[in-house]
Amino acid sequence: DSSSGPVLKRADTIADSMPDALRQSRFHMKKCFARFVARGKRLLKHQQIMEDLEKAVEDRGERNKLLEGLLGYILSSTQEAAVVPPYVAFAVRPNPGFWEFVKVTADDLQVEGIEATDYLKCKEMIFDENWASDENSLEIDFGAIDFTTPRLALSSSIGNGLNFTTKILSSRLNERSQSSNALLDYLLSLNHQGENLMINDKLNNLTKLQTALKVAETYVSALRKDTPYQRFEERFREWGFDKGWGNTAGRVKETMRMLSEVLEAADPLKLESLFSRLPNMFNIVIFSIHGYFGQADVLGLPDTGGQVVYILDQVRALEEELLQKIKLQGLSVKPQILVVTRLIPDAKGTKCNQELEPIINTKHSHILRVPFWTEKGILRQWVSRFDIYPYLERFAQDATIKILDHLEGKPDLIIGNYTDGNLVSSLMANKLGVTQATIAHALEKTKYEDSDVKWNEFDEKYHFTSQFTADMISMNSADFIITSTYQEIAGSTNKPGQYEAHTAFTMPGLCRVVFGISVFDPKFNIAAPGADQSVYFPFTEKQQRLIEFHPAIEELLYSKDDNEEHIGYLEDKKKPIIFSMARLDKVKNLSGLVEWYAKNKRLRSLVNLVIVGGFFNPGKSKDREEISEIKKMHSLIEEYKLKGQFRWIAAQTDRYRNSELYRCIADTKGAFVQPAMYEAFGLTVIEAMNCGLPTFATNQGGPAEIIVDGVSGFHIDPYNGDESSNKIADFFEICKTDPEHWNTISKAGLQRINECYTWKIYAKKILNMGSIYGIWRRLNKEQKLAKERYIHMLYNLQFRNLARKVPIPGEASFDPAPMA
Ligand code: UDP
Ligand code: LCN
Repeated sequence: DSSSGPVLKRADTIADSMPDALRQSRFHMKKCFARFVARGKRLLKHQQIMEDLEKAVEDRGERNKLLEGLLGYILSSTQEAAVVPPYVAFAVRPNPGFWEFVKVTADDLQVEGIEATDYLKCKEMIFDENWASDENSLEIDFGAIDFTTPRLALSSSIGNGLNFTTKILSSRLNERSQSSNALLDYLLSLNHQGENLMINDKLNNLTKLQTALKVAETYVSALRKDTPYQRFEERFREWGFDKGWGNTAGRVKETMRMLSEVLEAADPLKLESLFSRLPNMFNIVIFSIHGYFGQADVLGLPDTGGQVVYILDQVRALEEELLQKIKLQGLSVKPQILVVTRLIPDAKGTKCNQELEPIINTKHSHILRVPFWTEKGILRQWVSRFDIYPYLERFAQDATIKILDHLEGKPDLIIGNYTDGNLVSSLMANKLGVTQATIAHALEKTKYEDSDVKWNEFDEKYHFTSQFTADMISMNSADFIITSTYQEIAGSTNKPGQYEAHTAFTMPGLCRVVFGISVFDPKFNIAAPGADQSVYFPFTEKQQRLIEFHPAIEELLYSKDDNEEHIGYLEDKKKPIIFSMARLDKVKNLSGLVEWYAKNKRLRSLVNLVIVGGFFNPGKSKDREEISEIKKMHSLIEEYKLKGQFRWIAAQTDRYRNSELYRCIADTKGAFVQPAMYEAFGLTVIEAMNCGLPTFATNQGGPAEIIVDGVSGFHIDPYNGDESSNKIADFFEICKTDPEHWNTISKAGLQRINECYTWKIYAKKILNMGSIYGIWRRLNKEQKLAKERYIHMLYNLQFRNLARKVPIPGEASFDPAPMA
């Protein structure tokens, strides 16, 4: 917006315009830079830069003038600055995905534009000077190996990679000579377990194929549209066509026409329609390794949350879509989806010690469990996702054998979930030459401040060196990356995205990633999940309500006594309830919400607070974070005398009952509050909204995108408890005088869900991606191979060594079974 102050001219770089900007306020800027460098080497975050500026330029008027100018613009887009006196190096992010680095000399304000590498070196000087100045420190540069992939150009196109790839693909296919043959080759390669599909060797060149298509199209045009394929199957075979074109003459004709048109001149729309019909996807493998992966009694256990819910719903949606597609293709193939996870012998009453389990509400999908092995035998107990790295290579090998056996062949698509699943999916996809997709759910790097430069401080507890290396490997090996939101890739105007944080970063002493991934890579796609709408439906749908749970829920919320399942009680049953439910992780900030509530008298007088999460006895937990959260909750209850207004319920595992719980909270005219310090997506947010419960959710991460603030719910700032608790109190105050306000927000929340967050939309998108990126990888074989070799080296020389450093639990925890 050019009216709102000085914006960089298009062609200007920060390095070009900064000297002028500094000159205009030279006096103040010299003071300011003197402040920056006065305390020696350090890393300054945006907030600190602004605070230093405030102190250096005390006069408010002067300061505002400065901030309104070009300098203000540059400083406000600065994410951080590395101070290495006399230099201050700035990392400036004018727009999502766009970074510029400049180095300023504090005493004379000289400005020099620098590359990412040099910026990272400045940063390293703060933490490990020797390593920073070592000419042969390890640099990882995926940009150098991957220079042929076309890139998006606009911030606004990020996350829409499928669309872009289809465009590039259609122009590549139009380059007659070789690429049309690529399509022909691709069609010739289509088969299901050795049985040819679409065309056979008779049509082994373009002229033959195009001629045969004309003949066949004329032939099917003369038939009634609903004539089944079997009626003309024989004749088609003589011409060189096999099954897969459609179930009826009408459908076959459409598909043939699409192919003829694409062969004549491909355009992205036609190409996408054609590819959405091709019989190229029957078997899918989904890796989700850590935590307890099961269908009952697992949610809320450590490391076991939304990812499990997401995958089970995803499988159902994908299977339904596959069944429908296969039927329309005129095939009778059974699609198989296999979720592969870890088998845990000490399964804590769950089914996680069973090898094979059919997935409920699917026809052909299963969970396959494969144990972790060490030199001493099978590992019996749960291990934290942060400690999982030493077992993954063997797991990948064992799982591959079992999968090939179960599917009686290779899968058509392998989808990884989270760091561990993504790494294993990379190993398997590379080995078998299968299309690979990855899903992060959350990348840990952005959750913990400076987890890269300060890896030394974190590594003992979190093993981030293994994790970030594995993440780099998977992002680069994937053919496409599925994300839930835009912010996951490229953040927002003032905050970098989770993937964006892997563009250039450094772990001093270990490696400098000068180019990790580009958010402009067309492999990135947004496909947001939904919530199962047969479970999470609005509280207003009276006939559907699961009233059988009401007595139990009444007890859960309002009984007076403490027991294994709940502590604390609610004195005034007439008050609305504000409700939250999450794993008891630190980042989920449930204890933060309790503290906000405890401290806000107005809110306490308006509503009760109910929380579901974890359990009450810290001695029973093996999870470090959970233990400290449990203790904090108990001390808050005591300190602020919360009994009578607050109920703490232990983790709940039955999603049907949980859905009715959301609806019962809606009956009290309450609200859902999701206070996380950071939330990658936030399934509870869409579950609550699906139930018609007005929702307040963190502005840090996915929920900021799910909810339109003030319309379909509200954003709250987890770093500003007072503001957040007052925002909630304001809402309930308004509702007291205007009860319609509550209904308006509730309805708008539902509308938002139905427009953007359903599984049907999701499944269609993913299958189209599998199809398009499947041919794309074939067309880019050489590039792909070069990258695979680079990745292999990184895996072998770096990852393996890091993983070896992660401790394996002691003797007692092993199955004495001999090694296989
Ligand atoms: N959940 C549950 N019981 C609990 C805590 C959570 O059933 O005690 C469910 C919740 O309904 C949601 C999922 O676990 O389906 C949590 O997903 P979300 O995306 O909110 O967070 P995550 O745990 O994946 O970080
Ligand atoms: C993991 C998370 O942390 C959540 O934010 C997501 O909603 C969940 O996975 C499902 O993707």
